[in-house]
Amino acid sequence: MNAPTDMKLATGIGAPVLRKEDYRFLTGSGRYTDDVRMDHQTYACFLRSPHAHARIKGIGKDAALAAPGVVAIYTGDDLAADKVGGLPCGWLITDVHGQPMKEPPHPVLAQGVARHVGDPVAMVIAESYLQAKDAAELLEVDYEVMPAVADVRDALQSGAPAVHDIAPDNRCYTWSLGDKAAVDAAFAQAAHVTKLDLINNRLVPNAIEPRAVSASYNRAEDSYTVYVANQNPHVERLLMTAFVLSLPEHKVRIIAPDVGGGFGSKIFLYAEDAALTWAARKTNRPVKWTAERSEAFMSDAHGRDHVTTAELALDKDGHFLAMRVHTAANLGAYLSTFASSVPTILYATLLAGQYKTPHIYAEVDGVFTHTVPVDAYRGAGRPEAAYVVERLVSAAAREMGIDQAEIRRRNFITNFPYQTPVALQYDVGDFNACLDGAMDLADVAGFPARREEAKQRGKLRGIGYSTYIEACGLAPSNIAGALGARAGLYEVGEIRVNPTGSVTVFTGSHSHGQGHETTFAQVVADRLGIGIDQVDIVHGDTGRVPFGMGTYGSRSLSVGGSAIMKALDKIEAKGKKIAAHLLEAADTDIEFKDGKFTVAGTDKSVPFGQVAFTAYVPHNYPLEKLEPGLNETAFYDPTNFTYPGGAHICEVEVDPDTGQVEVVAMTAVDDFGNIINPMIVAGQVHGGLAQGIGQALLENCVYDRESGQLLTGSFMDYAMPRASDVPSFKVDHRITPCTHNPLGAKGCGEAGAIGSPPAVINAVIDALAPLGVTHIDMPASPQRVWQAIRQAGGNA
Ligand code: MCN
Repeated sequence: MNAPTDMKLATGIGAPVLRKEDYRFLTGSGRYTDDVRMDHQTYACFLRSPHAHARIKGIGKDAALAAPGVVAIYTGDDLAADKVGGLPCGWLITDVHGQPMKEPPHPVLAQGVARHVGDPVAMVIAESYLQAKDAAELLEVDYEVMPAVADVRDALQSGAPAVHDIAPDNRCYTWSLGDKAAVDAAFAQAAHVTKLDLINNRLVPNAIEPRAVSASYNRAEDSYTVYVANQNPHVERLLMTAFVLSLPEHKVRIIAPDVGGGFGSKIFLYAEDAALTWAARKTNRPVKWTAERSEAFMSDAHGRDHVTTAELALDKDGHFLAMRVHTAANLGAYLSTFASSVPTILYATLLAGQYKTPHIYAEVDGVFTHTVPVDAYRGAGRPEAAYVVERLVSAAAREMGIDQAEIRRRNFITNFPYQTPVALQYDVGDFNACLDGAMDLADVAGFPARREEAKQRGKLRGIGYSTYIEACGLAPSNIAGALGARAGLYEVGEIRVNPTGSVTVFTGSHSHGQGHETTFAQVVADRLGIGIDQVDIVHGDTGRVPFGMGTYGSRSLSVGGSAIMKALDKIEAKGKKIAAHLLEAADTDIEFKDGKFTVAGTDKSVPFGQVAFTAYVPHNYPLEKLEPGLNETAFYDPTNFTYPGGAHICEVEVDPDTGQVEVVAMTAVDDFGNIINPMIVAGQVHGGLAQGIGQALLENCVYDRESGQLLTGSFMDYAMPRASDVPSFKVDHRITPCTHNPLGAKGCGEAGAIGSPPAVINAVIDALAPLGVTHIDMPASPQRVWQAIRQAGGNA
């Protein structure tokens, strides 16, 4: 990285540059999938199962086919007749606990059986969306309703209805990590054991833009163009062409244009994407579908939904000896694309947290139920791990009478690199620095006075800590492979320097709210010594970008940005050769700094722009030694994850009469390594904290345990956090640069949602502890808090 200059302070690495992309968003010039209009476009509506589990004995199409505007109606049988394959599953783990994971088929449209409320049963295509919707209501589906199971605990009972014949006990896999015998031995020596039963509540992602697809077929070229609100278009294309539609990959162009948020829920190949692509050829008409919000509730992959028993063994001084965790993870009705990796390698590997726990053993049952498939949602496995660890640590401190900060400091990892007992090796960190910073910023010293003052007002005030760590930058191929994954997840960057010195960057990362068009431009501008207005970032189009693994797991800067840095290395190396020719020097004597190539130790130099021009307009150019052009591509596969971490401190006030919890202060001091744009990073943290508070206090996706009906199918009964539910956040950073990527950067996109839920719940318990409450499940709704107070026999 070059040292800052005045110019770079304005736009380079470390500058809080306003987002370049906001001009188009704020002026209504963004182009989302639903904005795509094609000649002769038709509209699709999906008829979805109203039952959680039902045999489909027949589908009468006649009345619907006769309805105005109807172009075609397709069912699972039609797709099967055309040899359309099932949606791919089990992308990451092939073999669990020595047994092959159960991978039941996931048809694009249900074939014979519907397995969750919302399972698509038929696709109606019409001239307008309302015509398609009206016709869908005329379809006569003969359902035989069968018993359903929605809760993992029920699904694991013997005699529970089986979701798939190939998994009669509903277990998709049992997976374990760690040394069980060593853990059992350590527990036998423990002076104290803390045990908690924890539920990590199921969440619905709810990006602002619902999922959308717009597919067209070009008969002359026998090719497809598919616009889709998606976070990783190349992987979508690979899965769709190779597994589902058996099409030549190069005949399908996937464009993920402006996307209004994803939070992990748009990284999968969904049934609707494949169905529309297939139907575009079948009807020879473009087909479009945009999910209604209530459809999104019952068809977007959900998040979390763990039932866990966790134990922590400690010595008499509060040092951690061992941790033992059993988790039943609800996978829903089908195995979604990344669902096997989320509750396993993205979860159990993080159970060491920030602590020197010598022995850890985790066992995970992945369980089918008659519910929407569960997959990645902001944090994906890591919020669940942080919740287990930080709830256990806080409960242990309370039980042993040790101060909440002190028990953490007593057990913090302080020497790096540090090999945890659950596979990961943390490269760097300074956990005490983040905790110190957070305690200062949160004014922990003033808390007793604030608690007393609240008491005078009849309120119970509590403070909660969470010192979390996560693994970002998915996924080093060597580590992913060692953990049983089918593939590592590198990234691609291409730098095209134009003849006049401006630069177009093609990245496999996808920005859907994270501001890559600004931060990636900052990285390139800083390195080449040019203004960020000279740099354009192109992403989200398989027709323009060479390849890409997409955006999730807070990987874009550390992996995608590093691929760009690697391509810039090549640009610089070639630029030196061209400069050496222009300056009549040896290329080994050329230095590049501040946008100039200079002969070392002299004042002889040429600016970057002149080198770019020479590359394309060669004059007296050594063509025999050097190709024209200045265009380089690089693939970057990280050698390790990055390990962002930090300390979150939450302060709440509880009204003991109503159970209402108010978050009165939320402080986050995080370590994201080197920061490219502090303003964007602060925005990422703010959004994550709001989602974490949402999970802790408000959001809960509820199914009826017997019928499998989705009880929270709209915003009327699923509570999203609003501005009035969150305080003004206090955010700061401590920096230990990542040791293994060229930017020294760690991910920041999920941290807020990972660290904050346990901080909020620990604060609620701290507030209620004087009344005898020791545990409460998320979301800590007024009803639950009120009941907990009554059950504990507490009276404020
Ligand atoms: N950044 C930085 N310095 C760092 C780290 C990051 O300046 N040390 C910048 C990056 O350059 C980028 C942004 O912060 O502009 C986020 O970077 P990163 O942490 O690499 O995360 P990704 O870009 O890979 O984004 C993914 C992450 C995830 S996994 C979810 S889920 C999530 C999130 O981003 N979904 C989001 N933030 C979101 N924000 C919006 N608005 N919408 C979503 O759907």
